[in-house]
Amino acid sequence: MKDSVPQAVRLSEYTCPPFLVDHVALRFELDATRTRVRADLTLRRNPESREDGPLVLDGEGLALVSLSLDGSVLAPDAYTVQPGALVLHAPPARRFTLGIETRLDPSANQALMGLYLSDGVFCTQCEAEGFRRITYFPDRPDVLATYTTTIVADAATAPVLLSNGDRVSCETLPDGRRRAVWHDPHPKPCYLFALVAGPLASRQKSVTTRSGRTVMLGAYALPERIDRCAYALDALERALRWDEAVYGRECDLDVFNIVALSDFNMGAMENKGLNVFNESFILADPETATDEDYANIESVVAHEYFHNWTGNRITCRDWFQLCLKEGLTVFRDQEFTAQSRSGAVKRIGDVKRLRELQFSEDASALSHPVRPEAYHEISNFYTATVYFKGAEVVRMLRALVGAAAFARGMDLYFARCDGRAVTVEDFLGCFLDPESPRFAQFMLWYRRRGTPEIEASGTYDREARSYVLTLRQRMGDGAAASGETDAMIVPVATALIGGAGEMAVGLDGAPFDGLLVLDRAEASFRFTDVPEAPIVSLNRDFSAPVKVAVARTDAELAALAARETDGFARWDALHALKTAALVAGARGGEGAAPGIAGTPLNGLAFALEALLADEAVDPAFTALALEIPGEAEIAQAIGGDVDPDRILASRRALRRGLAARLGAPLLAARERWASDEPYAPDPAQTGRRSLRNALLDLACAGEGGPEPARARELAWEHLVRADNMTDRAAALRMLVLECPERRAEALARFETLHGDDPLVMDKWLAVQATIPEAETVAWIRAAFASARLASRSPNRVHALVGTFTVQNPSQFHRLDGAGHALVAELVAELDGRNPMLASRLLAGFASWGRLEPGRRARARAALCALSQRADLSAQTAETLGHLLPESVRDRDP
Ligand code: B3K
Ligand code: ZN
Repeated sequence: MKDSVPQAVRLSEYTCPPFLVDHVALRFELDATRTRVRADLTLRRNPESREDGPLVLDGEGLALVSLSLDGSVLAPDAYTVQPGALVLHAPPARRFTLGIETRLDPSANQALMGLYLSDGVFCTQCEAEGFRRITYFPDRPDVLATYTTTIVADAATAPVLLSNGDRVSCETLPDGRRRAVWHDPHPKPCYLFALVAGPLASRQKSVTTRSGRTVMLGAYALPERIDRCAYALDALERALRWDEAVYGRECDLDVFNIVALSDFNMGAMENKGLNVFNESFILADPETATDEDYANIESVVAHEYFHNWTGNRITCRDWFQLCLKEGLTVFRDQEFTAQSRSGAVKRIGDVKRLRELQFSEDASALSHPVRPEAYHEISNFYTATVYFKGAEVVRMLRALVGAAAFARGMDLYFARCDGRAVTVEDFLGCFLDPESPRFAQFMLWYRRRGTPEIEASGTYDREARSYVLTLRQRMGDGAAASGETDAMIVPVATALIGGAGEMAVGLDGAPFDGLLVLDRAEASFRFTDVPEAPIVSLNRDFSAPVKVAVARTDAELAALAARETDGFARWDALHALKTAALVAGARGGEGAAPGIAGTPLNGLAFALEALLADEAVDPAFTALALEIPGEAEIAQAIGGDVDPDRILASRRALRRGLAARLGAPLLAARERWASDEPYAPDPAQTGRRSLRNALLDLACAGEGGPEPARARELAWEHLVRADNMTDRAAALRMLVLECPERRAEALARFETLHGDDPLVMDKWLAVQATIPEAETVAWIRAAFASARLASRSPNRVHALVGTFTVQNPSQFHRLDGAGHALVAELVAELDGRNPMLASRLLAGFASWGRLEPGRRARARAALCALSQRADLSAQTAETLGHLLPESVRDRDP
């Protein structure tokens, strides 16, 4: 690894900025290889800072052309250009203007940070520290300035010129070039700066805010893709309305634009008034996007829009506070979707994602608190923990203070912190007294890593008609390892379920509102008026991001699945039944082959059959109930010495067993839900389609008999005849994974239909990357070298390699180490161009320490080989350092 791994940045060492920037005037003369950037920064010393030294501006990979102070060119000895910085030795004590001219080569920018070209479109990405690749600047989120941006470009290659705020002018210059001037009156940190310029087409829509202002919403894309932007523009308007109605927050700009780009490292970016998206989160029409794509577009467009208040108007003091904007904004977009679609289905989806991504991250070498306390490269901390656990922490806060107080707290937050760069403590202080013990206790959710576990046991006293429930909390592994002992505060939504469903009970004689608050290591709660021995349902609606350990029989789980009224709890009972069966199947007896039969299978089949017969149940819910937990989740439940082959076999056995038991009812239910209505991505149709496809998918998993053969025929018909991508992509998946004899034919057919649409072909790449067969490694290597992957576009690479590491554990963790070696090799190749992409892929190794010894040794060998490279980026080196600390590098597995 490189010697120059940067120093760790620590939260405890925060100091306020020594200089403030009041205004930034930028002038870009765009050129693919020689872009000139002129920045005029109006600077002054920060009266709150005690520092009186030189002015240090961040800068990376910049060619400095000239530097002037208040209009006079500076003598070379007045400043120093050093790696990562420009130092002005003796800045004036008064306000002054620094004129900086830099030259950039956007065409050579493969890291996709700063100014780069995507499909001929000039674009920027500045969060977290990309602005320093455009000009020298105090690149930190607590320096807020107004911006005026002038863009000059060739009229043919970049007729459309966009930036933040309002457009002041736009004209053709005497030399034929185009020039536009934009002004953003809202002070913002530089990470929210954006510029987009290219041959773009647009769709516009004018909306009136509730106070009567007119806002012009615009969607931009290359002309051949603009017709696919209608849904995103519509989602933007709905998000705007929702923020007005639910949070009382209005759009504060006259123009609000969204742009679709092909090459983008993340999903999207909330630049002020100019949100930029990975095109996969904007482009949609029925032939190319699935229902899931539509839902993702809706939620990502809303997420970026909601950042305008939670992130932009109120921003982060430093990058340790990232969850302040991300966790809160995820919470807001989750609520938006829950209210626009089925709340229970949304909650189940969010919990699934949290458990799959965040719980596994927290149980791995990459575990960190929602608010980390040190980092080398902040880009490595845009994680499931910061985003999704961050959202759960806000949800718990609402549960603890109550919905009304939460709404008042949010109003106070907007009033108190607007226009400022603040901390998690500032946020929490709007809900809880900062001096109170509860405040400090709640802060543990931000400061402590690991997933806590709640252990529950109960006793029923028939005579006294009472039930005593004892809850105990255990630290997550990370916290336990660091010797922490303070108890956390955990809201545990609880119900007692009897033969007729939820019981109306009291808590210590008073009415029970459904929420238990566990704020010490152990507590007992006495329920009164309990007419019969109950089944206790805990953590309903997933009220806290914890694991619950409670002894339950299969019969009790089946009863919960049938009688619970909370959708999440109902689904979770079925999920627990499935997981127990899968874990038992994977463990098997000594030497036994993995398999599932007998009681667990019967119980599950019975519960699912009852669900299929109940037409009052939301079809989207039934579809989720039919899903079998993924291999990574089963691995998590097993904990250690994981053998992915046994997990795969166990999962297959359960699907096969269920298909054999339910084959005919599955196809019959599918018939019942059949419909020939024209495609629309609305929630009702989406739910029905997801059920039909889940039924067919499970039926395809059967072996022998008429139903599996019929199911596979139907899948083929779908692939060929479907009038929408949801059904076609589902059919492709079924045929590729469940029907090897038609796999090649199915893939060829799909390629014939969609071969010239890279975004659609990502689905084709992804499904092949999940084939759990030995040939997949060689196929990935060949696909990576093919023309389709030549541009190394993040979307292509994620579809191919990311999917492989996350969704194909049996091949990624192959016993001979070929999967590990392949990914390590591709990470090394990618790292030279795009460290962010490389580091993300490398994180796919996170759980290697929980593999069985043979595979663990192979994983370690691959990571060790990677660590021998002298040229790794700081970002990838940091991830590798977590995965493979020096201390374990030379130890036996
Ligand atoms: N804030 C951006 C993510 C930026 C990632 C930088 N490496 C998107 C979002 O969360 O809305
Ligand atoms: Zn965000």
